[in-house]
Amino acid sequence: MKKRLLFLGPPGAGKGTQAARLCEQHGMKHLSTGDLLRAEVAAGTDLGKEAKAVMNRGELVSDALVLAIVKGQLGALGDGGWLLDGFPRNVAQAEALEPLLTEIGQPLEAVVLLELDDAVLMERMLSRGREDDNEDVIRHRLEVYRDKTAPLIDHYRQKGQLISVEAQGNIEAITDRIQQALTGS
Ligand code: B4P
Repeated sequence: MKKRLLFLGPPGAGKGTQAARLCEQHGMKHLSTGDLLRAEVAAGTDLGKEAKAVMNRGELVSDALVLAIVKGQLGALGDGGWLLDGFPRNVAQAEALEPLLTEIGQPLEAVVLLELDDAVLMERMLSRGREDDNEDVIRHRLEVYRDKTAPLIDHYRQKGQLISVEAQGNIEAITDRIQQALTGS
């Protein structure tokens, strides 16, 4: 199975949910920029203070800030495989990531795109009830996704690395779909 991965998809598609399951089952390192940013917010660091307001508006945190966090984590990726969840979120982040992976000698093997209708995304996020999960903010996050993150779909498709997976249905069935897509069976 391919084990150096990136998860792409709209907010609420289940990137975090599926990433945690896949990493647990296959001993891969899970690196979620959303979780790392929320940890900074919870710890009340300067970085967290800067990120909090941006996240609660449904905007993307600045590339400089996210890259600083990611760079600090790359050294600890190990060689058992890894999954970058929610990063990169735009083309600039993707372009910054590539040389960093080359530098550590661990190129990306596949990009998993989780696809889901907006109505289901909205429903999932409203029931999740995180601080940044109210209807207006979610709508804005979906706009930001279309504008900034969705161009990555073509970016990775052109590189031949994109694998699309239908993210509708129960959690276990979606994990099975992802695993099949990554093993090519
Ligand atoms: P993230 O933490 O990445 O979260 P997300 O995109 O909102 O959700 P995800 O797709 O992981 O869905 P989840 O599994 O939780 O981003 C949050 C914010 O952080 C961003 O808006 C941005 O401000 C900032 N950020 C993060 N990375 C950044 C970057 N690289 N650059 C700049 N800013 C960045 O699933 C959603 C809900 O659905 C959960 O409640 C889950 O239990 C449920 N669910 C999942 N699968 C389901 C299923 N199959 N059926 C029913 N429910 C399901």
